[in-house]
Amino acid sequence: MTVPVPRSQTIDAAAAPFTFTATSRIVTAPETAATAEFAARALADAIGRTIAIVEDPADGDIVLEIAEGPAESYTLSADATTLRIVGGDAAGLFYGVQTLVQLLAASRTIAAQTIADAPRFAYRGVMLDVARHFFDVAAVTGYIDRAAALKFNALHLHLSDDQGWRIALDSHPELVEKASDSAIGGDAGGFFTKDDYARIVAHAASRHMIVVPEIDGPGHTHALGLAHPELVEAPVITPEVAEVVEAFGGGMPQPGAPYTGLAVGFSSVKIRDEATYGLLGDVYRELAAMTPGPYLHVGGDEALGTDPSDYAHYVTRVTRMVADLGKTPIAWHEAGASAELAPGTIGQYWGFVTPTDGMDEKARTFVRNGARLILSPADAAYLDMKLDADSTLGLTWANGPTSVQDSYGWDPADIIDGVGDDDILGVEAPLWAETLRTAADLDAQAFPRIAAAAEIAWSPADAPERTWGSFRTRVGALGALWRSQGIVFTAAPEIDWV
Ligand code: TNX
Repeated sequence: MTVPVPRSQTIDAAAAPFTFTATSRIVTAPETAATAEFAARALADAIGRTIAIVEDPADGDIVLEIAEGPAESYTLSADATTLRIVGGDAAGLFYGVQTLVQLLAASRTIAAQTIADAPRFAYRGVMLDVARHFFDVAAVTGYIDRAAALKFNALHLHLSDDQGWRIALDSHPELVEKASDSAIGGDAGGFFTKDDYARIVAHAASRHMIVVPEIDGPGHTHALGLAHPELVEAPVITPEVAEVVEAFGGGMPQPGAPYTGLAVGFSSVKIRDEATYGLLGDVYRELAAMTPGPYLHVGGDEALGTDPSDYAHYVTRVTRMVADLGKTPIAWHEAGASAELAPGTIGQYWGFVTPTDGMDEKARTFVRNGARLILSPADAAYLDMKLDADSTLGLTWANGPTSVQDSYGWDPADIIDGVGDDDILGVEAPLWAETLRTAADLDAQAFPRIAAAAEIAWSPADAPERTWGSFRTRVGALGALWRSQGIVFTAAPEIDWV
């Protein structure tokens, strides 16, 4: 049994199983060639031998086909002679192959069976914060591979924050020239060139994932101010900011100096200055042209020192700017309180599983305005929360530590009253990087809880195996596969790892 658990799986225990042998091959047709090559490589990694790709089937082969069906769906059927995967589209076939990789990693003998599978939600995201610490193209493409193996289809890149600006733009080269050198703790900064970004987008596409770039504002913009001091306000030192500086160090934010601490909510662009929107217009226009996916994320979180009417003005302007570029804006849920957002703006909810402080009401506003939500409840889906109290990685502010069981124990339709499956575009698991420095840190922090987010995003709520007891066993069975793929996961004691 696999993760995420499929919609339906019928095993015929009386019939002879399929056996993958030394002569088994992958059978392909022109329209499945790319997936066949991916399958050959993924299976070679998982089982330790290369597999031929051929066009004419023989007994013992794996047959890949596409026959038009629902988006991202597939069926996988096994009998004594053939293992056949039929994708409803190319993405569906790819997901069927990911299921097969898990099945074959567990055993070369696969019971006679039929799996019929399709996702619950259209948007299944992971987020990487490349602003607090920078992660290079290899780390990002590695994370794409890991996420795609769990049937995620969106990579949200948090490209700007107080600590750094991470994307080079032809229209404003000064942004990376003056604002990309820093990171939390005085660690090395960095940025993606446009070519780097194109490589990430292309790699994501080869794994049936879109890239969702985020330029955050009006807060989280201290780094922007290093390149454009004329466009930002002076830092606002609230008691919360002082408290975080006290607890984590890094010093108070200083105008014109890189910020290397963990505090949030002290920075803002000049909201009533037209020049701000001149710059942002250029930035979003260029990003839109570089991004084939339909979404641009405008941020909007934690503008703690910003007057509500200024905040509303800002998120209204930038969502409309993005919509005018032909993209669908996404904003963190705070923006829902502002009535004039571009129609269709998607809200991303980061409140708790049991909402506090009216965050559910702000999120509901998006739905009331006819748009949908992405759910990222921080006390369950934030992969940067500590997994256990002794970990040197991770934060605790969202009811942390967050156990694997906590990360699994929620349902998207039960979070916000009045918001059901039809109002939910999908689920996203963010990985903020205040405490994460290397690709190995990303693995240790994301695994195994990323698998819980994957199952919540993909599997139907009423699948018989959609239970903690079953998930625990199934995720434990992935340990060997993850190790073979070089994933150094945190072996949480809640799980019996194989
Ligand atoms: C909150 S919730 C943030 C980020 C931090 C994160 C750390 C939200 C949209 N923003 O600025 O990195 O907590 O967990």
